[in-house]
Amino acid sequence: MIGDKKVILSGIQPSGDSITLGNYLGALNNWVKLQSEYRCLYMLADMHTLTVRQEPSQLRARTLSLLAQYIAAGLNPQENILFIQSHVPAHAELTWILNCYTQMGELGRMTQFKDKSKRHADNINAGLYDYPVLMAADILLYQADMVPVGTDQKQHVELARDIAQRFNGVHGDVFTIPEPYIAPPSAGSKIKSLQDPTAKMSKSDPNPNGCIFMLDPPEVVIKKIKRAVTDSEAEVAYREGKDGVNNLLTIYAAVTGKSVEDAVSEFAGKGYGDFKAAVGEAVAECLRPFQLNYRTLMNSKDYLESVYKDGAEQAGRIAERTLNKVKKKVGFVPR
Ligand code: ATP
Ligand code: LTN
Repeated sequence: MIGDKKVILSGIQPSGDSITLGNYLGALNNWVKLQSEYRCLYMLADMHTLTVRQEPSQLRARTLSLLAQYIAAGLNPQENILFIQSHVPAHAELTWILNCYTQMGELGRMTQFKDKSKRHADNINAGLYDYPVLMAADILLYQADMVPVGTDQKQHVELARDIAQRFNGVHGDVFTIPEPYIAPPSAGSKIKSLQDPTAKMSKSDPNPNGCIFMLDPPEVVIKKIKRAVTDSEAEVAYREGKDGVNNLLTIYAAVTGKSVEDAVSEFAGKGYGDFKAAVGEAVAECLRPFQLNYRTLMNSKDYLESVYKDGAEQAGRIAERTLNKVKKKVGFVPR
């Protein structure tokens, strides 16, 4: 708790030129809904991106751009603490300590590690393996009660719980045990690639047609959806085996706020051409205000700088408190 509010922490990696519709529906859009009820810290997870090779000047630009995207999506910097992970050194320090409370076997079981080490077989670095411990440190430093993420990150939040419980078991109640908070699938907690609707839509997908970027111009959005992989049945229905159509229906429902059932009845008797055109229009409509806000913010670099400086100060104070407690518990001599 901070004051009388429960604490929320989450983050997105600045690993792409823009966030995807999956990041927006699965994460950011839900954060916006939580911001007044909870004490929220939303981080730009730049340290996590180094697990995959990054171009330094691009990483710097993408981190600033992601901050503008957070605010453009509706996160109010007055109400939330928005900060850059690498600005708070406590994240790296706590990671080291928590490493010593995490088993190799636990990390080896992480689905994301297995996926990413297949995709980046030439660079299976220790950071990629240790990624979930840094994420546990992110969460535990702020004594977060809830961690809103898409379904793919649930396993990491569960590992953070296990690490916290183990540490508390040895040293007494130091960490709050966090809960993953996953929006219902109809809200978009698991948006699939448009080109391979069995895989998740991902920023770093080498095929840009699989992915809607939140900064894609409307005509690009409409074209990508038109080309989305569906099936040969020509029936707009939500059922097993129709991964492509199910994904488009989920997207349509999430961006319009309708239920999937209502969306299905709306397209009853219509062909895939009409269906895809309507989904494309609805998505482009959802992106319009986001893109407008984004452009304005990117013209106010001083404002963005003031937001992340203020965020680092506030986040740093909270993180230091936890880190000092942890250092005392493990037996480090106070400076
Ligand atoms: P990368 O491709 O670099 O691994 P990513 O697109 O998977 O990136 P992250 O930065 O790892 O995105 O994730 C940010 C947040 O967005 C997380 O909460 C994650 O669960 C959520 N998210 C990512 N992809 C999707 C998706 N396809 N559907 C729903 N939520 C998603
Ligand atoms: N691993 C997350 C990003 C992330 C995060 C966090 C999410 C880094 N640290 C802490 C929630 C809490 C991802 O989405 N790939």
